[in-house]
Amino acid sequence: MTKPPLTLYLAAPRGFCAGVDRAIKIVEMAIEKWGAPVYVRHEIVHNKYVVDDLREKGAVFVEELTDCPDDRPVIFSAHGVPKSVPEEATRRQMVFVDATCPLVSKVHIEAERHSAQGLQIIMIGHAGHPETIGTMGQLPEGEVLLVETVEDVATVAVRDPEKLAFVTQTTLSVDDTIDIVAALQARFPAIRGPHKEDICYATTNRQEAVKAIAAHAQAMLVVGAPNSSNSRRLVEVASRAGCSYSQLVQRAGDIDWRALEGVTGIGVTAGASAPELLVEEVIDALKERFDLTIEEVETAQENVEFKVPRVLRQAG
Ligand code: 0CG
Ligand code: SF4
Repeated sequence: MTKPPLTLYLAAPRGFCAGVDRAIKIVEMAIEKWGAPVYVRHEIVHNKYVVDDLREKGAVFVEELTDCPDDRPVIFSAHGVPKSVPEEATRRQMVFVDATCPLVSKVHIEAERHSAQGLQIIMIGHAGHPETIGTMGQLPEGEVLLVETVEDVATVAVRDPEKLAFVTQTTLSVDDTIDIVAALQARFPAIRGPHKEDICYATTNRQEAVKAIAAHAQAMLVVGAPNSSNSRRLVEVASRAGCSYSQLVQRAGDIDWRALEGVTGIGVTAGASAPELLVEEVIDALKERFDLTIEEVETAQENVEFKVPRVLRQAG
C-alpha cells in the first residue's frame, strides 16, 4: 500500500531550554555527589519521561518539604518556590540546591525590588501553577495580587492605584499578555513594570516558530505534558494561528491518527521540558504511516546556557 504524502514542518527552536537543561543536570550531579536518594520537591520539570528517568537514577519526587527526611539533600524544581521553602529547609539544617531557572529568579528579585519601594505587585499568571505560587510567595500575603485575564484587571482590588508594579509568569502566551498589560496600563496609568513582560526567550521563540509553521500546516503536534504551561500555550498559539487541528502529545502513542486523515502539512514542536528523544519518536511514528518530507522551520537561534550552582561544581 502506498503511503499518503505529508510535509512535516519541524519547529526550531523546540524542546529543552537552558533552564530545563540546568535543572536536570542539577539532579544528576546531586545524585553523583551525594548518592541516592536525592529528594526533589515537585517534578523538576513538567515531563513524565524526564521524571521517570531521574527516578531510575535515584531521585525521589515529593510535593512538599514535609515529605523529605532532614538528612538527605533536596532540590527545588525549575519553576521556583515560595520563600518559606528554603527558610524551612534552613531551619531543618537540610542540604538543599535550588534549581529555579535564573529567569524565574530574576522575576522574584524584580517583585522584591518593587515591594521594597512601597509598591504592591500585580502578577499576571495562572492560578495554582507552581511558578505563580513561587513568585507570589516571595512576598507576604496580600502584597502580590493575581490576574489571569483582561476581565480580572477590571475587578482587581488594589491598595493604592498610584503605587503598583506588575510582573508575569515566564511561560504565558505572548499575545494574551500584551492585552492584559495594556488593560493594566489603561486602568492604572502609574503602574511600573518590565519593558514588555517577563516571558522568557524560550517561551517567546517557541511561540514564534509555531506561528511561522501554522501558515503552512493544517495540523500541529506539540510534544509536552498536560501540566506544562509553556507546552499548552504552544497548542493554543497553533490553533489561533490557523491550524485546524492542534494536539498536545506526551508520546507517539497519544497521536490521534483519525484526526490526521487528509492532512498534507503538519507541524511538530516540543515544549521547553520535552526531550528531543520524544520528538524523534513522534517523527518515526509519522514516517510509518506517511511518505514524509521534513522541512525545518527556523525562526531563531538560541545559545543561552546557565551554570549549575557552585556547590555542584566543586569536587567531592
Ligand atoms: O511551562 P511550565 O512552567 O509549566 O514548566 P515546564 O517544566 O513544562 O517547562 C519549563 C520549566 C521549568
Ligand atoms: Fe527558564 Fe524559560 Fe525554560 Fe522556564 S521556560 S525554565 S523560564 S528558560
